[in-house]
Amino acid sequence: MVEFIRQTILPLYGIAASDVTSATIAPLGNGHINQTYLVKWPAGQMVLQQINTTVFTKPDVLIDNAAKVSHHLIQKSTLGEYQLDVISPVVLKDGSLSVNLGDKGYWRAISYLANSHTIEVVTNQDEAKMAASAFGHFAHALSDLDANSLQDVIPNFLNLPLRIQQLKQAVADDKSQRLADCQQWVGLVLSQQALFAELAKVEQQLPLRICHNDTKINNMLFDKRDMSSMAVIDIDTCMKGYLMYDFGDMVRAFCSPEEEDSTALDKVIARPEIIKAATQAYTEQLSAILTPLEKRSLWLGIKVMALMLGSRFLTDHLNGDVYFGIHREGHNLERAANQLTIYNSLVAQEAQLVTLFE
Ligand code: GN1
Ligand code: MG
Repeated sequence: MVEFIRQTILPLYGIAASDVTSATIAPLGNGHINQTYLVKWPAGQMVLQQINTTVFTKPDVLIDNAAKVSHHLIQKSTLGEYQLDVISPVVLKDGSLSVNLGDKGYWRAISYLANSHTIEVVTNQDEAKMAASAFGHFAHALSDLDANSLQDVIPNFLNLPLRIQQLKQAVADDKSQRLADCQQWVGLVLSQQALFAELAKVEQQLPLRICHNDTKINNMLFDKRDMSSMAVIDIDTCMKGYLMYDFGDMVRAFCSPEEEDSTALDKVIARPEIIKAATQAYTEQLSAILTPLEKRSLWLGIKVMALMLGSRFLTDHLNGDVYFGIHREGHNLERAANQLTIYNSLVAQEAQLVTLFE
């Protein structure tokens, strides 16, 4: 792949032939969907991605949405209303923002920020505060962008009833004959009727906003020099949604002391002090726009996002690992067990945690 990128893709970005030869091309990050590379050459650097067109069936929509979001954030920056760095598209030699090479892939590049660094686990309350505040700032900066100005890049992306339906279908098909290994987790997901009913009721009373939709900790860039928040990355799933989903995805990712695929389930817990720190920082950034119901819905959002991601990993395990990239046999089941353990830990602490949202 590296040689293909060097010979075919880099020249499309107008990189001089001598620089193409000496460019370094290395895999970057831990994304489960797209292939991401850091490309460095004497005169510059960029993040190059091959978009997974099985997942993003309309990649032009992704490019268009991401361009609108970065344009909006840059405008805010210019006005002094956005303090984080903005990841922008890198333009090809012909002026376009992406190139579709058919069976050789759909490619795009975005800016790379020097001195940036990502983490996989939140270590302490200060880190949680800083990153939650940055995600809140990002959401606030997008709150005056019309929710309908972005197209749904993946329709029904965070639609829990649909995700549950997909799990039921995967259970019925049991394509990879793996159901026996994971009955316990399937049973847990499908038994959450009260949560499904509460969500159906609350959702229809919430304002639609532009959301990031993938606010896990490794989508926050930190500045290596002082570990302050630098930029929100991976804006490819930005589209309309509910803030409780962004907040929920963030907290389900921040709250565990273990990585998303850790199998040390005895150590996988929802740390209350991290949830508290993240909640305070996020809601402070959004205090001017959050409706009272929206604030109360944030607790529901955490449970929904942990359960939904657990269910999505479980579905993919049953379907034979066709959606999320895996590094080993059973990886999606490990991820599912991890997220559903977080869900159980959240539910076990509900009486205490829910008071943060009153
Ligand atoms: C996927 O590609 P990545 O790792 O940024 C997924 C998210 C999940 C996340 C879990 C398009 O994001 O929804 O929350 O994995 N993205 C898509 O790590 O499905
Ligand atoms: Mg992503």
